[in-house]
Amino acid sequence: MNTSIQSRGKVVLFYPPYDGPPLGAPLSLLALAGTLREARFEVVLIDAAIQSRYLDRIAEECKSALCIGISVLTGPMIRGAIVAAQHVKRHAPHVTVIFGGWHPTLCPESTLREPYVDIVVRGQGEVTIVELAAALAAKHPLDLIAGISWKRDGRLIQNFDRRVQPIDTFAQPAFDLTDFDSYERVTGKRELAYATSVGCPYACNYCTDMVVYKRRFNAYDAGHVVAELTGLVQRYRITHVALLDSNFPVDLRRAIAITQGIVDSGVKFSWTFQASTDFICRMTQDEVQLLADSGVNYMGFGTESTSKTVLKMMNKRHQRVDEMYETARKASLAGIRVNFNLILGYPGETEADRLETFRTMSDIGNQFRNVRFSPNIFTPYPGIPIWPQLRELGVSEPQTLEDWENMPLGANLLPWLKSRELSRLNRMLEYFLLLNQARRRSSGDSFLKRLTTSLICNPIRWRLKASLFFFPWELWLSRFSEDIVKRRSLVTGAELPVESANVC
Ligand code: B12
Ligand code: SF4
Repeated sequence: MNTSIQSRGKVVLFYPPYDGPPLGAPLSLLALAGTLREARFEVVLIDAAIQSRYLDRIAEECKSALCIGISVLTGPMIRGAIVAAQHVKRHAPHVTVIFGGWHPTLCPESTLREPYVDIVVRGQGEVTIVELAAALAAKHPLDLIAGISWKRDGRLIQNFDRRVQPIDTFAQPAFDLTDFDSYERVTGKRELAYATSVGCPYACNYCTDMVVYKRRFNAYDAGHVVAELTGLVQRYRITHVALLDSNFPVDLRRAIAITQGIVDSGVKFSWTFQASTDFICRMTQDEVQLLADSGVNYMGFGTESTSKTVLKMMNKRHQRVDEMYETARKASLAGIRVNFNLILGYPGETEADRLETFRTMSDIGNQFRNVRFSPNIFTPYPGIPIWPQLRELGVSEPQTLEDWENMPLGANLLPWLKSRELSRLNRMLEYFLLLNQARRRSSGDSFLKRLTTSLICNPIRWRLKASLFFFPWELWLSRFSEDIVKRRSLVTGAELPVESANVC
């Protein structure tokens, strides 16, 4: 064998099971695999979404591995990460367990305190994982590796931060490691999760994007995106691309050049992205039509509220109500579906603010049939800038990794949403969703559904106007004819389990 291409060691990468419908291969781990392979490490990627006996596979692969890297988001995904890490400690104790991703980045100390976690990687992982794997392979000290937290003799050590690096300096994510057929079997779709950028210039108080990416939009140029994306679509017969960018059209010229490039390539696929409404409003109607012509069939917006006071408290002044209407209108003319995410129960929000949001959003839904809504009760995720205020308001912050896993993704954490107010809010919410769902009735629906619609729409409108929600007969009646869709993914618009909350 030619020693110049001999592997420097094996790195196992694991994506634990998560709530909700699977969304293609995890780009976080494909990105790490790209730079690791470039540095001549062998990579094995295990995604619980498609691998049924993943613990057995982890144990098997770890026998000959240097380390295992586990990607973790806050919430139920932590459970799978813990189980896998403990499994590795039992079956392959020589293997270093590395946790990375958003949760460990935001809570490095509480993550590292667990005996089954050896190292935490904070922030972007492409370069850090290579430096780590190289140090582990050569048994070198870890003191000079930026962006990690680790343990020496049981003591937690926090190395200095790694600066955010331009994404176009990294090797291409290892898309070829994706078993598209397996994902298709599980999801029924031939889908690619892809990012053209990271970071968002805004600083909403409930979002951690700025904590990690420091408000710097960091993107591939349009030519790179068009060539890579259309190439991948053709090579793997992809029919849908879900862009994972936090705010895709921040650089409008780039966004339009990408769109034009996709049209010019003649490669056909549908695609979706998340954005803030101000950027769509800055596009001309022709440009929004170009999005549709290139295959965009859905856009997700974190509109959150229509109360100016609440938007101000969220530090979200860029999200204007008139621009929500304008975005809905432009997308409607172009035939693009839109999802408006709403956050309810934000600290400082009054019932009047809530009602204003329900009424205005109902009006938008009434005028534009392409708009759907995904309302969530505010969830205090780790590291969000508003935490000092939350602590003052009596929200108790989970202290351990397991506490964060068990964090209810809902209202029970919020002292200002006590039981009566919470049930009133939930009832308003159901009315709001029912009204918007009922409006969408078409002649193809069952007689029972159409009958329910004709009976309930006006009374619900009256309730939202009068703010009276007692004796909810419309909700009881509707239960005979349908399930109300409560939550949708902001990334794809797909229905989500009821327990999930907030962004994304
Ligand atoms: C895609 C996505 C998902 C997908 C991921 C699955 C998939 N197959 O891709 C799914 C559907 C699982 C998901 C779910 C949720 N998500 Co989400 N999601 C995203 C999104 C849009 C993109 C993530 C991504 O892939 N980026 C591209 C890659 C390249 O970047 P990355 O993931 O950050 O990975 C880099 C680093 O983090 C690091 N890294 C990551 N993993 C690892 C592992 C190791 C070992 C190392 C060394 C480094 C490392 O290196 C990578 C390369 O630089 C982000 C927003 C965003 N724009 O980033 C939100 C985001 C990550 N999600 C978020 C939230 C809130 C959620 C939910 C809690 C929402 C909900 N209530 O349902 C759930 C949690 C699910 C659960 N616990 O069960 C928050 C983060 C919250 C948090 N504290 O974890 C984000 C940041 C959105 C936001 N702005 O608030 N999400
Ligand atoms: S919520 Fe959306 S607009 Fe606000 S900072 Fe996060 S990604 Fe940007």
